Amino acid sequence: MKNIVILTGAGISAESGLQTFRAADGLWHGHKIDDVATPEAYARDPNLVNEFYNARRRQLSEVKPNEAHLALAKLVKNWHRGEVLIVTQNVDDLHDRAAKEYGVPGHLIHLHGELLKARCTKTNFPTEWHGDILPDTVSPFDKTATLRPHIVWFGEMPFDMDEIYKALLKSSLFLSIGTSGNVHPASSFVEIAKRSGAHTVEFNIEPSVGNSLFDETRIGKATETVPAYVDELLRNE
Ligand code: BV8
Repeated sequence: MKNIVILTGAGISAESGLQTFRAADGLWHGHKIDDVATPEAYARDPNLVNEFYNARRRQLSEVKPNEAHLALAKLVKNWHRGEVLIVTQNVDDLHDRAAKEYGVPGHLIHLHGELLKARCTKTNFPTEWHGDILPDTVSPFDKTATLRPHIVWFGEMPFDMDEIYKALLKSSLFLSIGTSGNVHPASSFVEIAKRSGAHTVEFNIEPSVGNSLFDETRIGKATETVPAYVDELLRNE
């Protein structure tokens, strides 16, 4: 059995036209992270935080999956020597759409939530949500409650951690694509995979903070390095 776990970050969506987080200016769509991606920011200024996510949700209709997203979906479809799990830090739906194109739903965890979902502030139930969220948008689960973005902010618990740890502990191959390795607990996944005996490979346009932890590095744009690597894997399957 050769199980594969793949961690992706904003870099895999960069060539689709979605901005990464830590561009040189350290700003994120013109905002400081503490002003738009923490529960305190949301309590302080729900309009600003909702608009930050509304703008990014609207942008999804203008972009599409790139060759890197599609290559991973092709791997999920054609890899028969074990399981493939994609764990993405991204909240866009580009992996989801690539999986749909290849007819392979599932095999994907959104560790930090999803732009196209909203969550009831009382019941915590999530629901598909493609429109804007306003501070007074009424929850479909409880008329006395409102909705918030279904996003994991800094200081909040990421989703599906047990499932992710289980997959890492039985992985033989760990790929990390387009992430700067700044954010915890995602940045620690490579160490867990290594401890389980997995071969670890980083794909980036430059070495990330945690690059020394990887057995192998493929420098280049994800739309070039990822399809090439997937073809290598499937040729030798
Ligand atoms: C938690 C919201 C407890 C969604 C995000 C001190 C030390 C260690 C940790 C902490 C600390 N103080 C606080 C913490 C914890 C904190 C944290 O890590 N802070 C950091 C900043 C120090 N983490 C948390 O609060 C997390 N929760 O820890 O709970 C816990 C602990 C253990 C186990 C369980 C629970 C919650 C973190 C989630 C925060 N939410 N986003 C949204 O609005 O989008 S994080 C945000 O950053 C995004 O999700 C993003 O995905 C993520 C990581 O960024 P990257 O994806 O790596 O993007 P970045 O721009 O940084 O890098 C892009 C990379 O792509 C670059 O390397 C670039 O070179 C490359 N690239 C660019 N173009 C290409 C490319 N590569 C290939 N091809 C290209 N074309």
